[in-house]
This record gives sequence, C-alpha cells and structure tokens, in this order.
Amino acid sequence: MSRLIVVSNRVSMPTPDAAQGGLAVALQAALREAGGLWFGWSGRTVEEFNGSVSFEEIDGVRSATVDLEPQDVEEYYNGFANRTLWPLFHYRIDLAKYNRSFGSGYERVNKRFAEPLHVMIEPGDTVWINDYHLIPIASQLREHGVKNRIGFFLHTPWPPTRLLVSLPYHERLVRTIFAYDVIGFQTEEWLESFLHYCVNELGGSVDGEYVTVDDMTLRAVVCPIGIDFKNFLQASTTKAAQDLSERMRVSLRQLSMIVGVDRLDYSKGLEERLNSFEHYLNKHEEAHRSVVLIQVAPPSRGQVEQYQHVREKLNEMAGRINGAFAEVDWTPIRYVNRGYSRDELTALYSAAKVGLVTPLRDGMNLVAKEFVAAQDPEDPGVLVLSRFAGAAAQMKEALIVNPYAPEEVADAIHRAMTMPLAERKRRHQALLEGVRTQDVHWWREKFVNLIEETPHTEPAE
Ligand code: ADQ
Repeated sequence: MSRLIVVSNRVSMPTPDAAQGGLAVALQAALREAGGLWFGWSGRTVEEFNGSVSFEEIDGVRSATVDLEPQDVEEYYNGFANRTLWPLFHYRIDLAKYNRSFGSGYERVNKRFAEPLHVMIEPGDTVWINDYHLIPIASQLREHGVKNRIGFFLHTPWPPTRLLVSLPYHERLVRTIFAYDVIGFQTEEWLESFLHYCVNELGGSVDGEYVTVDDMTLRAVVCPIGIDFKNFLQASTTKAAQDLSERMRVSLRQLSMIVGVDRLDYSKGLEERLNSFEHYLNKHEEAHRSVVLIQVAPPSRGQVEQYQHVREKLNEMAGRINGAFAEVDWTPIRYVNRGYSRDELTALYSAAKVGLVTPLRDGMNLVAKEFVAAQDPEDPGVLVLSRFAGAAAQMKEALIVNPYAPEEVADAIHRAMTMPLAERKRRHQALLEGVRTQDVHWWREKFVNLIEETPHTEPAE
C-alpha cells in the first residue's frame, strides 16, 4: 500500500482533550491507516526562513512542519490567501485586494514549502494537497522532479470565470493546477465554473472527467466532504455535552430556540441573517417572548480588516435588535463570540428547533450536516439552508432559502417553527441518510482512491 502525504496550510495533530474538526479527524484516520505524513506550517514564525523541519508523532500520526517569516505570514496567509483568494473565491471581488507583494509572497511560500517537502516524498507515495493556500505547490514539486500522483482538493467554491479574470495573473495561477493529476471540488457548480475557465480562457477541451490544456491533462471531479458522523454521535454522549444540555434546558424553559454556528466571516451571511430575524420578529408578534436566536460566532482572521468590520457591524446589529425588541424577561438574540467544543456543539444543535445556515457563499458548510446529525429522529428540528452553500446540492429536503431576501428567510423560519411533526420527520430522515452514509471517511476514501487510480502523465517534451 502506498504511503499518504497530506499537505495543508496548518497541521492539526490529535490531542487527547482538544476539540477537533471533522476534517482533522478524517485525515488523521487516513494517515494512521496508510502510515503517512502530514506536512504544513507550524503556525510559528522565525526571523529568517531556514527550511528546517520539525517532526512529531502523536497517536500514530506523523507530522512535519516548518516555520515561516513574519513577512511570509503577512503576504501569503493574511495577504494572498485571505485578502485576495478567499473573497474572490466567495464571489466578493469588491473585497479582494490585489497587492503585488501578496502574489509574490504566496509564490515564495509555496516554493518554501516545496523545498523540504520534495525531499520527504518517496517513489510510490500519494500526495494530497488541501485548499487555496497551496494551489501552486504541485508545480513547484514537479520542478524538483517529483513524479508521484498528486491530488488537490478545494474546500471553497471555484468562482465564475467573469469574476476570476479580475485577478491579475489569473492564467498563471490556474495553469499551475495542471501539475496535479486530480482536482476535487465540493459541487458540480464549482467544477463547471472551473471547466468553463479552462475552455474559455485557456482554450482547453473537456472529455468526460478529463480536461486538457495544451499538452497538459487533469482529471477534475466532484467529491463532497461530509462530517465524522459516528464520532459526532459519540460526542453527544459525553459529560460536556450533557452538562450543556442541562444548562440549555434550564435557560430555555418555554423558549423555542433557533441556532446559528459559524466562524465570524462575511461569507457566512451573518448580517443578512440578523436582518432576516428582525423581519421575522416584526412580522410575528407571537414569537416575542417565545423564540430566541442563539448565534455562536467566534472571531477568525482578526488581522484582516474586513473581519474587524463584520465583527463591529454584528455587535451593533445584535445590540440594536435586542434594544428594540427585548423585554425585562426576554432577549431575542443571544450573540456569543466564542467557540464551543464539538461535544458542546452537539448539545446546542439538539436543543434547537431550527438550524439557520445561511451563508452568502460556502464551499460546503459542515454545520448544516452537524445540525442534522444532532437531531432526535423522533422530534427533529428543521434545517433552513442557503441555496448558496455547497451543502444545498445534497441536502434538498432542507428548507432552501435565498439569504439575500430577508422576507423569504423570515417566512422559512416561521414555516420551520410551525412544521407538523410528520413533515419534520420525513425531511429529517432523508437528510440523515445522506449525512450518515456520505461521511468524512467516505469522502477521503473516495478522493484518495481517485488520486491512486489516476496515472501520472508528464507533459510531452
Ligand atoms: P469553514 O468555512 O470553516 O470551512 P464549516 O464547514 O461551516 O466552514 O465549518 C467547519 C467546522 O468548524 C465545523 O465542524 C463547525 O462545527 C466548526 N465551527 C464553526 N463555528 C464554530 C463555533 N462557533 N464553535 C465551534 N466550532 C465551530 C471550509 C469551507 C466550508 C467547508 C469546510 C470543509 O469554507 O465550506 O465545508 O472547509 O471542507
């Protein structure tokens, strides 16, 4: 069996007590089985980059990390990855910053990663690169003579061609993708956008799953990520989960709860969500003193101005709406700026009658799947899901909404709140089946198999 090498911006190693995302858990399981290695940035900085690698082994998983210079972090991570590509890939060209130094920092760090990485890759290893931070790394590895199979999975959307061409040197970036053997997307929509670009901007041609540009061929597939379903169910039985369940029961009493759980990110549509909830309160007097929205949103990427703006805006909105509607014994929005462990999240989700997942654009959105997994099948809550989340392509039995239309979302909240039990059960059962069977282990097995069965071909000389 070939060894698996996983590469991502940050490495998330197993720790006995830390809350772990589904992605980390799935990749760790794959690495443990295949005896592989996880490579990425340590999260630390050094004055001068030296390419030295720190190895660590925890619970059968081996990691290799390198430190970066502060300038690298600023230009590559806070710069090109999070100020340029993230907004652009979420269709927000109005927020994307195109400083040249970001682009050169991005290329420099990808080169810096490729140097120690190529030395570690042995013949027969399968290499799996994750996400938009590392798009050009395969082309760097090829320059070092790496002939292994290399796959790339994009966790975010791929933007429409008309938006992508606003990126200076877009062609240069996309051409580097042809150094991979396989590229995976969350949905058909992102795959189609990618192929559209290849055909219309690069003069490529598509034959089934294969796309060819000049003498370079790439297999492009859809492979939607899932959650670690079994692990998630187990998390709901822990003491932390049960303690929070009890606290929720006491604090909610007769209140019906709506839950939102997101990183504080403009792509998650949080301002629009609060606006929709305000519409709901305006239209439904009966919800006053009987409904509460719990929105959990821990700050992320705090070095980037737009994240500071969205945070200020949400503080202001939550305060204003609460000020306008609250009574001495009721506050409509509980806005919480901290993260919760996975165990505690299961308790939050299961206490809710409605899950509000309304991003303006999202590669997949795992919260939608976690909410479904946490529901009691005999009395399930209802998922209200944005049509612009990748998850909507799979989760058709949710109440699908346009997050830009506050009245529509408000109506969906009302419909979810008043939905008869039989309909809730029917919708939940169908959703649960998908979440259970297409879980994160299904996803990584499918993607690793795709890389392993796709032969590596060198471009003709
Ligand atoms: P994210 O944008 O981070 O991920 P998402 O998939 O919703 O988005 O969440 C990832 C995880 O973070 C979930 O497991 C969730 O429970 C956890 N999380 C979110 N908010 C939290 C909170 N307040 N407290 C604790 N945990 C919280 C990117 C893409 C997504 C894609 C994933 C995986 O943007 O579209 O689904 O990668 O591919």
